[in-house]
Amino acid sequence: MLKFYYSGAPNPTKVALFLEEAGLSYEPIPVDTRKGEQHKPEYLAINPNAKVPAIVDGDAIVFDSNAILLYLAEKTGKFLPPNGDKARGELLSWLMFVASGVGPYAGQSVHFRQYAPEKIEYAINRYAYEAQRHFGILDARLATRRYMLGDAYTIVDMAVWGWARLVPVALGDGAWTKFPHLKRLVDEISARPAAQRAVALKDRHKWKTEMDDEARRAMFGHLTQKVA
Ligand SMILES: N[C@@H](CCC(=O)N[C@@H](CS)C(=O)NCC(=O)O)C(=O)O
Repeated sequence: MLKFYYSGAPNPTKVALFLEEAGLSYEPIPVDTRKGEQHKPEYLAINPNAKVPAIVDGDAIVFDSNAILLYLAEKTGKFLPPNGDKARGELLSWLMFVASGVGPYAGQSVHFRQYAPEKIEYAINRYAYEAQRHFGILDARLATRRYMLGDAYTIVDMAVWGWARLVPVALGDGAWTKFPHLKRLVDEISARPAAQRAVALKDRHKWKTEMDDEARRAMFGHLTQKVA
């Protein structure tokens, strides 16, 4: 059975959404990143980047959430746009845009707002600005179409949902008023039974909740290593 290495964080949750939407059988394997389980040698053999999610499907190992979405969509033939170069071009562009822009900037915005030991105004503003700019691009796209690629619900919408659910965490309460079209998509997906199962998946396991020294050491390696 497909093994799904996960936590309740945004990137694993978008993969959980696909697994639930597609009705695939899978074994969820918790990786408690606050305990440092992502750094265990047996997990590094699956994902050398020491992050969740990852999957093991027979002899295939896939890590990075959008790579997993694409792998599973192509394998099952589900949640892909119609055939053709135009649709494939859009699929790849938006998947990479979410992977390289939306996720990293929203993640860093959360980091500097919530977790950085010092409140550095420059960093907070830079990442909030970029996160807001990226969410704004998604919002503009969704102003003229129901889903990211048009009429069909695809893995791009799942990828968007993963991080867009956290707009208020990345940008503060009240930020949703700036992205009404993105909010419509997030609300629509969140209301789907598969999304509710994906979000509830983390409740099957007990996770470390404290962001204490052990958690900070595991997740923020730069606190103990000066590079520059
Ligand atoms: N590009 C990766 C990023 C994965 C990622 O940053 N995962 C976070 C959770 S959303 C994580 O594992 N954090 C634990 C850590 O940084 O130690 C993906 O899309 O899967």
